[in-house]
Amino acid sequence: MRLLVTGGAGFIGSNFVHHVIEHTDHTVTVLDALTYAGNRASLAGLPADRVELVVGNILDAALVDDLIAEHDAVVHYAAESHNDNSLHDPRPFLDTNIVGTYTLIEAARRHGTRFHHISTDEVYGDLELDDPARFTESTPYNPSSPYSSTKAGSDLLVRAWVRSFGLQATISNCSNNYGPYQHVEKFIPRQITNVLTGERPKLYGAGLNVRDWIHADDHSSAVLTILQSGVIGETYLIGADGEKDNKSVVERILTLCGQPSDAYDHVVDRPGHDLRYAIDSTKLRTELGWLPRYSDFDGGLAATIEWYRNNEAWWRPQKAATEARYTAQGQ
Ligand code: NAD
Ligand code: TDX
Repeated sequence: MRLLVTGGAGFIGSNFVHHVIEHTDHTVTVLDALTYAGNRASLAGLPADRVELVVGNILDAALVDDLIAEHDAVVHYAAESHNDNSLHDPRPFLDTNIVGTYTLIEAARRHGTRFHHISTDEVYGDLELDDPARFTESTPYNPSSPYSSTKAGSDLLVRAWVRSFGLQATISNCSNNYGPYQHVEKFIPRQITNVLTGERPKLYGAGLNVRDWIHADDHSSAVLTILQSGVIGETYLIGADGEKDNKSVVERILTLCGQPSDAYDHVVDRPGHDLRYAIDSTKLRTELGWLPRYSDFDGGLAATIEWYRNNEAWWRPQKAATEARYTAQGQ
């Protein structure tokens, strides 16, 4: 297959491209605007005869139409992805996440092209810390932030295009990813690179919020599975049973880096901070036979720390500006 991967120079998109090159014979065209979150270096070392980067915007309808005409399937990762940014400047989230998705699905329906939409568990809102429930495909949408509401909007557009126009689409909603190539604004890489630069990790509020962690490579194998055998019109939740509170994750990072586990600061909390996310991925496991490979969070975290230690040239250019932005926000 010829795959068009939007946002393929970002964190999860680039992990997907590496995964596809390693595990299939597909060729990949990455369409990426190289915003602050995109990085050409995340695609370095991939074979030039199988991976091409087109620097362009998913809002460019003519470019999107030309590219979709030449491909067998679209995997749509491109998004504004950071909750904290969405609280300070929501507009790019509306443009890219909603109008950008609209631009892509219009072209995909014109050409009858298979479309897979990447989304997040945050569309379901949050769960209480002591609630035994987890999100399933039938949990009602209840997003909290500008980011998650624009992702919810994009999911609903895809669902409507399937029903009204016969768009050949599937949707997946995944939990929090970790692994190589993640921007230093995000929780785990921020804390790892703080420790590596002699700064203390920063925990929002009391740090009791729970996230359900999955390695980005497991997210990629799930998306490939859905692309190959998912049922058109269906939504699949992707998760690896990785619930951890933020405080434990920071303590684990410090310990793995050989520092005292309490060498972190509490900083001002995120407004509207979702308490807990938790995914029930039974449908994907039973209907499509997918299983995560990284069941050991500690091992995955140690490998991720090692990756940041060995790839300072990749993250260093972003670090000072990212921390300056957080400092201005009191975080
Ligand atoms: P990211 O911010 O690391 O990467 C986003 C990529 O999209 C960047 O390369 C950026 O340059 C590109 N991009 C942004 N706007 C664009 C535009 N208008 N046109 C073309 N390219 C554009 O994000 P990520 O964490 O890799 O997330 C990727 C997708 O996965 C998003 O759709 C996100 O909602 C979803 N998701 C993320 C997580 C997570 O834990 N990070 C979890 C579940 C779902
Ligand atoms: O410095 C920090 N300190 C801290 O305590 C940062 C950056 C975050 N946090 C907390 C906030 C969250 O409870 O850590 C948790 C994770 O924060 P983020 O990395 O910003 O992720 P989150 O808001 O959970 O959203 C992520 O997962 C779902 C991705 O950024 C989204 O794109 C995805 O949809």
